[in-house]
Amino acid sequence: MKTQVAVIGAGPAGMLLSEMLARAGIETVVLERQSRDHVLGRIRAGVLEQSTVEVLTRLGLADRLQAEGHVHDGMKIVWSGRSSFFIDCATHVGKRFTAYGQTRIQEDLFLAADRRDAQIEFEAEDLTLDGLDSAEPLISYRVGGQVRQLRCDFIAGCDGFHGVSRRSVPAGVLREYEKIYPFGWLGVLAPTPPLSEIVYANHPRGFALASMRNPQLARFYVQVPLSDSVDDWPDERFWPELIARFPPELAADIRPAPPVEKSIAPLRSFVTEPMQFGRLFLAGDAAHIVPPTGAKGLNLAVSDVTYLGRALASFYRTGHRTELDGYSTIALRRVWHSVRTSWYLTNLLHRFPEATDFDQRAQEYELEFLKATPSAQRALAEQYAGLPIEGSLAFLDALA
Ligand code: RFL
Ligand code: PHB
Repeated sequence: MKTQVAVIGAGPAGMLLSEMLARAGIETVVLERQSRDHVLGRIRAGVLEQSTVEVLTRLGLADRLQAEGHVHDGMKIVWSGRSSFFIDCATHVGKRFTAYGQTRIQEDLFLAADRRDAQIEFEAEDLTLDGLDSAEPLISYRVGGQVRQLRCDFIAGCDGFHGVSRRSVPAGVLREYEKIYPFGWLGVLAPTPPLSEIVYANHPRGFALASMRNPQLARFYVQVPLSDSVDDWPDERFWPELIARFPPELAADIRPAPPVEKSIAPLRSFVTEPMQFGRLFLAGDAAHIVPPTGAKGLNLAVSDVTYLGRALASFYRTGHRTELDGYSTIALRRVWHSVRTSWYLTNLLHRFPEATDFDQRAQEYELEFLKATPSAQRALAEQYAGLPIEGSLAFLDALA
């Protein structure tokens, strides 16, 4: 088999890139390790920056998002025993964000792929990548016990943090930056009315977050020790713990219901530089991970593939690699801003097991400062609502 761009991974990054490229007349084959149902079953992100919504809207992929997404002006920060405050992104920077589940985006992207009869190989196992710095890279893999090979002009590594793409780059080429946090988030999806705002809580018992998917489906998280497993958190333990971490006036509105999903995710920051080698380009979680505190991961996947899609379209239109060669530089600028914001919010809102009394006081005064200082709120609002995607998005309109 031969194609122009081989896309590894059918998550949001891979499917959105393949959609953009198809619209630009560039052929892709997507290779995904899991089944379609497995990919659709993963419960993950829920908050979309305005620029993410804009990319999907310009591509004509946002009809359901516009109908069902819940637009927010800002988010609330609460902490034990003190009054809460609201980071008003709409007022400070004229930007809003939208609560709309990643599961829904994944469905929307698969439906769009079905409409164009996209080539997606699910359950593609044991991928190996060769000739990344040659003119024609080769991917070998197995489907149903049968070995297959795919030649291509370029490979887009959109296969998430644990994927094979990043690991296929020769040793010594990539520099990796990593920070592992000493806790995880227990996430629960439950058929119960959510709080009216997205609320981040800093509490002596640990961080908690109230979010939403729709008016009947709430998403909650609590900070848990890394050693905990889901079995340590039966419903009888989870709900009282969640409620204890919110102030009484908000806690009164949390109505426990049997969860439809419960999982634990460790928190990590990770960036690889550069995000390309030869004819391989990394995008989304394959190149970087942020702790979910800033709600940035999915949004970075979208900005990466927007830059990459634009650069590949430019290459096939002009024959010049200039934009492709600059992909990593432009993508990393936005990545590091989001990495920094996620790190800042993680430090601000969690209880760190090793924190000294000094650390604790400094965190409290950081929160006091943020609460009392409109310019600090504005700076956070700008980062939380999302920095613009650099350069023109007009190329997307031509693809809609
Ligand atoms: P994905 O979604 O991990 O998709 C990668 C795909 O590649 C496949 N794959 C392979 N395929 C072939 N061969 C291999 N060897 C392969 N290895 C892997 C995988 O099966 C998968 O289908 O990466 P992508 O597309 O880069 O998308 C990134 C986002 O999924 C991720 O950043 C977000 O979910 C992060 N995130 C959040 N992001 C936000 O923007 N806003 C949020 O509110 C938000 N909340 C979250 C989150 C992530 C969470 N978890 C569980 C990590 C909340 C949580 C709890
Ligand atoms: C979510 O709705 O899943 C969510 C919201 C905000 C975050 C992380 C996750 O910071």
